[in-house]
Amino acid sequence: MFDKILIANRGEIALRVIRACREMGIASVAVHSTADTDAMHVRMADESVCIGPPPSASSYLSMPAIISACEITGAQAIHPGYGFLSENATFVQMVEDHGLTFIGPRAEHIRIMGDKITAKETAAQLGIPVVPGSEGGVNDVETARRVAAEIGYPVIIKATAGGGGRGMKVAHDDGALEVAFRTARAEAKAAFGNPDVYIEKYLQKPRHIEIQVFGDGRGRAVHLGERDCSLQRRHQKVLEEAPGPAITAEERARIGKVCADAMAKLGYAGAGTVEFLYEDGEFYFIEMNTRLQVEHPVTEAIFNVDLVREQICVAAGNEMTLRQEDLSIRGHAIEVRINAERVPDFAPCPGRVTQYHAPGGLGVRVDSAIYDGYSIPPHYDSLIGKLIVHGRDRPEALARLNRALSELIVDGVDTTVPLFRELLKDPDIQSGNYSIHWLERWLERNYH
Ligand code: MV4
Repeated sequence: MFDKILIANRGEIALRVIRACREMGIASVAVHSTADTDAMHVRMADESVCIGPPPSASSYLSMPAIISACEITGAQAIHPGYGFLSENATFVQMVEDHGLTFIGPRAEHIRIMGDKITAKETAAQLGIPVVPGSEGGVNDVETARRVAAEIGYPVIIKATAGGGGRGMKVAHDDGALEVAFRTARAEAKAAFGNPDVYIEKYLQKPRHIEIQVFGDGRGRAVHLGERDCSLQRRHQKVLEEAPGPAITAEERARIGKVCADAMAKLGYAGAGTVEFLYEDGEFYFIEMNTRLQVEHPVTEAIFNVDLVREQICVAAGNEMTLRQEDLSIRGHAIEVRINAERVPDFAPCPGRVTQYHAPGGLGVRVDSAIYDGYSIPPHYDSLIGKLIVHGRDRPEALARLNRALSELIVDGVDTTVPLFRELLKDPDIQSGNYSIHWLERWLERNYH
C-alpha cells in the first residue's frame, strides 16, 4: 500500500480523498494555488505544496508543478479527483513515466472514452446498447442526409471531441439538416479544433441514467447500480438520486451486468460511469466518464461502499474487495449541489461566507470545504458543497432532505439552497416524474 498520496485537486473532493487516506493510514499531500492558501483542503492534509498562481492553467492543471510536488514530498501516487487532470491521458502517461501511480484507469481507456465516436464504437463492440446513428464520423452533407433518412427524424449532430453537451445541434426535418450539420462542424472546429461530428436519432424525452462501474484492471468488474441525473440546467447537474425512481430491479440487474461484463473485458481499472439516455424502458449509451464523479456519494450511501478507498486499493495493486453478490441496495439517497450562484440566472457569486452551519443527524452527509469566514475565490467552479441524504425509501429521503435544508445556513453569498427548498415542493419531484428537460421548464415557469 502507498505511504503517501498527493491530491491534485481542491475543495470538497480534495477533502473527500484526504478522509479516505486518513482512514487507511496513508499520509496526504495537498497542492494549492496562491488563491487557496487558506483553503480547508490545505489545512486538512498532512502536508501542502503551493503549485502556482490562481488561474487553473498555471496551478491545478500544471502537470510539471504537480509532478514536482510529488518529488518534493515523496508522494508515490496521485489522486486526481474530478475535473482538472482527471481525464487527461497525457498526464497519466507523464505520471507513470516518473515512476508514480495514477489513481484511476489506464491512459489508453481514458483516451478511448475521450473521443466520443471511438467510445461509442467500443461500447457497441462490448455489447452495450447504443443510440441508433451513423457508423463513425460523418464528413459531408450527402452522407448526413442518407443517415438521417435511414434512422428517421429528429436527429442530433454531435462533436466527437465534445461531451458534456457542447457542440450539439438538433435537426427536426430534412430541410433543417444542412444548416444544423454545417453549424455543428463549424462550432466543433472552433471549440475543440476538431470538426468531426456524428449523427444519432434524437431522443425527445429521455432520462439521464448513469451506471457506476468498478474494475480491478485484471479482468474483474462489478456494477453499483444507477444514478438518475436528469435534473440539469445547461448540462450542469443540480440534483442526483440513487436508485433511479424509474428503474426496476430487473432493468438494473440487466444493464448493470452488461456494463460490468464490458468493463471486465476491457480490463478497466477503478471507478467509471457509463452514461445512458433512458426512454420507454430502453437504455442507450451516450458517453463514458473515466473518473470518480461529483455525485458518487449517493451510490456510496445505498451500497455502503467507500469508492475512494476501493480506488486506492486497486491502484496499489491489491485485490478488489467488491463482489457483485455482496453488493445490495439499502434505501434511497439524494444529493443536491450547493453552488455559490445567484438564482435564477446561476451567475457565479464568489465572496466571503459570513456564517455557515451544516445540517447533521441521521442519514445526512455534507461534503464541503467551506467554513465560517471563508472567502470563495472567483477562479474556480462554483460548487461549494454537496448535501447528501439517505433514507429507508424515497419518501423518507425526501423528508430528510427537506429537514436538512431547513437547518443549513450559508450567509454572505447567494447559493442554490433556496432553489432546492422550492423544488422539493413540486409534485413531479415528489413523485420522481421528470426527464432531462423538466428543470429548465420548471425554472421558466417559476422564475421568468
Ligand atoms: C442526446 C439527447 C437526445 N438524443 N442524444 C447532452 C449532453 C451529452 N452528454 C449528451 N446530451 C444529449 N444527448 C440523443 N441521441 C439529449 C441530450 C441532452 C441531455 C442529456 C443528458 C442530460 C441533459 C441533457 C440536456 C439536453 C440534451
